Order: sequence, then structure tokens, then C-alpha cells
Amino acid sequence: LCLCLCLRIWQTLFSKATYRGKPIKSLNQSNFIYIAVGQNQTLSCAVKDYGNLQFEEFADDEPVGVVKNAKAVGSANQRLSEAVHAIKKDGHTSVMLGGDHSLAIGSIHGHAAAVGELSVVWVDAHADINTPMTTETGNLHGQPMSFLLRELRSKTPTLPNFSWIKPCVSAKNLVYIGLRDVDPAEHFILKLLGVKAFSMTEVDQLGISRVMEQTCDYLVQKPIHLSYDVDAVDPSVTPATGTPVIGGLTYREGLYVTEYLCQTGRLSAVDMVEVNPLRGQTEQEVQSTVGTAVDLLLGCFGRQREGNHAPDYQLPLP
Ligand code: NNH
Ligand code: MN
Ligand code: MN
Ligand code: MN
Repeated sequence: LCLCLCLRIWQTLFSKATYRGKPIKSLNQSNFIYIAVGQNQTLSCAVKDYGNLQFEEFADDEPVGVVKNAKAVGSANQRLSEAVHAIKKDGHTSVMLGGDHSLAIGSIHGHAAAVGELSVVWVDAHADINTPMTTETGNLHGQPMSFLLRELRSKTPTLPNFSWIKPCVSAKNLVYIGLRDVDPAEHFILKLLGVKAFSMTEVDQLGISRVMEQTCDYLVQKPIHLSYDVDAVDPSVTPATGTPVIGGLTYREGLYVTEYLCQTGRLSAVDMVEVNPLRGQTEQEVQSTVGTAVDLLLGCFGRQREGNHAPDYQLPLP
């Protein structure tokens, strides 16, 4: 059920509310679903769908320097921040399905507003830490961390509709995994702030299990915000994304990250972003990307490759 639900959510987000040509009416039928995790195995999971957020559009959203869509992105993230804040205050683990990675601004901001200091695990081919002054593309999805880090406060101008943002993450509480396409200015910032980063070179050197061990030894105690850009995974597996980069995590490495973070018991919010079915060349490319994103989410919520069974499972008697 959930596999299909998640698939539908993405299809809803990206295929103008239709799935295989048919319009999808509502996703809010049930608050409690059993996630199908394999034959005869279920993982119970109370799910509350807070619905799609409606974002305001701006006709007068002129570029600020090279930065595009500042008003729209600023305003969307303000709404998202409030939504995630409410979800955390309701006592849930937040799941944000995207969409552009600039949405991490609101997601992390709202999470921090509710729980205080947090650790951020940023799984991505890219560092997304350009400032509006260093960005080469002008895309805000390449800049979210620069608005969130306390250490970069004095380096980021206030864009229109960005004045509500309070930097709420410390550089020492941030870990990157999967980097392989980092701009020179971003590389400078990472070194300047001494940010912990496991690029694909470290993944090759250490193996994903030691990367995760070191990540969690380094990030102690605080609630974890996982911001997962599907382009961290190799484009042979997740091609339907805006900026695929060769040489990424395998399906198994990508999944291991989620399983490992799940078993810490500290996973408090997840972003699964840059899933873009419109970027798939074939139906198979879309299915592989969306299916992988769903598997990564299931990994975050306890699906184990060794198998699962309900705590009250009873063997049938002959
Ligand atoms: N570094 C580039 C930029 O700032 C690319 C960012 N693209 C991403 N990031 N998809 O995850 O525009
Ligand atoms: Mn994007
Ligand atoms: Mn990203
Ligand atoms: Mn990326």
C-alpha cells in the first residue's frame, strides 16, 4: 500500500495530479497504513498525510543578481517551515517529499524551531552551500545550507521573502555523504568551516559501513535531520533527477545510509528530494528512480533487508 501511496504522491506532485492518465482524487483516506515490506511481512506505521502545500506564485519575481525565483522560494519555504514545525510539535517524524532541494531551508528551519539543536546528514552529489554571491547557476537548490548555517550569516545577503530565516545549524553538526560535484567556492567554504564530509572518495576508501559509523560517532546525541537528494545515488539507478552526476552511491550503499540512521533511533525528520519523474527518458527510468526513493524512505522507517515481522506475529498452528 505504501509503496503505491508514495509513488502516487510523487506522481501527484509531478504529473499534474494524475497517475497513468487517471486523476488522483485524494491521498488522505487512511491515517494508519501497513507498509508492505515483502511477502507476508508488514511493518505497521501510523501515517498522517499533512497534504500538499499550496505555494504562492509571484509574477514580479525578478532575478536578484543571478539568483532566480527568490520570492517564490522564500515564501514557499516559510510555509513549509511552519508545516514541519507543526508536524514536530504533533510528535511525528517529518517526511518531506520533493521537489527542489531549496525546500530543505524550510524543512530544517521548522524542524529546528520545534526541537532546538539538531544534526544534519546531507546525502547528495552536491554540497548545496553556495551563497547568493558565489552561485554560478543562480539556482537556489545549490544554496540552501548557506542560509541555514550560523557561520555563514554575515556572508549571505537577505533575499526578498528570506528575512524570516534564522540560521539554526552549526557547521560542526553537519555531515555530507556522497559528494562528487562541488564548486570551488563551496569547497573553500567546506574547508574554511571544517565541515565533516565523506565524498565518494571516502566512500571508496572506507566503505559505506565505516562512513556511517564515523558519521554517527561524530554526530552525538542530537535529533537527526536527514536531507536526501536522490542524485547522491548513481544515475544508473536514479536517472530521473535534475542534475545527475556519474559515480554515485550504489543502490545498496544508498539504502545502507537509511538503515543505519534508522537504527540510531534519532531520525527525527527526512527530506527525500529532487525526484523528478518528468526528467525520466523512459517509464523504466521513472520507476527505478521513484522505486529507489520509496525504498530509501522504507529504510528510514525500519524496513530491513534481513526481513521484518510484526511484534505480535504468531505461528499458525496445524
Ligand atoms: N553546485 C551547483 C549549483 O550551485 C549544482 C547544484 N545542483 C544540485 N544540488 N542538484 O543538489 O547550482
Ligand atoms: Mn532542484
Ligand atoms: Mn541537493
Ligand atoms: Mn544534488
